[in-house]
Amino acid sequence: MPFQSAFSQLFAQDTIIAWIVFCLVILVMAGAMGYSWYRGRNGKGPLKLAEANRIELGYVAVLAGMVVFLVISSFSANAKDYPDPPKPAVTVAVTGYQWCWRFHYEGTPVTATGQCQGLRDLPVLVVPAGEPVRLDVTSADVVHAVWMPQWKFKVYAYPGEVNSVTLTIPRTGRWIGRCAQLCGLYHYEMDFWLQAVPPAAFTSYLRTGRL
Ligand SMILES: [Cu+2]
Repeated sequence: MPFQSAFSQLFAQDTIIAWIVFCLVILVMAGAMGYSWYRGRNGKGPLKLAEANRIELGYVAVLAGMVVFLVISSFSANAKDYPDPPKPAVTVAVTGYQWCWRFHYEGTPVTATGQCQGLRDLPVLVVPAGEPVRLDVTSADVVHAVWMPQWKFKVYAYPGEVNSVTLTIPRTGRWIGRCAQLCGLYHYEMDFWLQAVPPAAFTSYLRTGRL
C-alpha cells in the first residue's frame, strides 16, 4: 500500500519554490515603488517603458522552465508513491449489495457470502497472508465502500464500475470489515470478516470452499 513519502518531499519542494517566487515578487514591487518615489523626488515623472522585450522573454523562459520542472517532478513522485502493483496470487470479485457482501474467487467455483442482518453469519473474505491479492470491487445496486479499518484500507463499490486494488495482508489473523458508505436501512449491519490464512490453507480453501 502506498505511503506518502515522495509526495511529502514534493510538497516541501513546491513550498520552497512558492516562497522564493513570493519574495521575488515583493522585492521587485518594493524596488519599483522605491525607484518611482526617488524619481518623483527628483522632479522626474514615472518611468514609461512601452516595450521591454528582453525582460519579457526572460520571464517567459523562466516560467516555462519552472512548469517543465514541476510537471516532471510531480509525475515522478506519483510514480514512486504508486508503483505498478505486484502480480496477484489471486483475484477476488467483491460485490456489495443491500445489505451484505459477496466474494467470488476468479477461476474457481468458490463464492463466499453470508447473512449480515439478524443472525450475523457474516461473510468471510479469506486471503493468503503475505501474498498480494487483487480485489475487483463493484456493487449490485447502490454505492457502497469496502472498509478495513485495521489496515487503513477503503475503496468505493460503484454499480456498473469495477475498482481494482492490489493489497497484501502481511500476517495471519481475523479483522472486521465494514461498509463505509451510507447505503440504506441496514448499512450499519453491513459487516464482513477479513481472514488472512497461511498460503497452504488458502490453496485448500480454493479447492473446497471451506477452511
Ligand atoms: Cu453499503
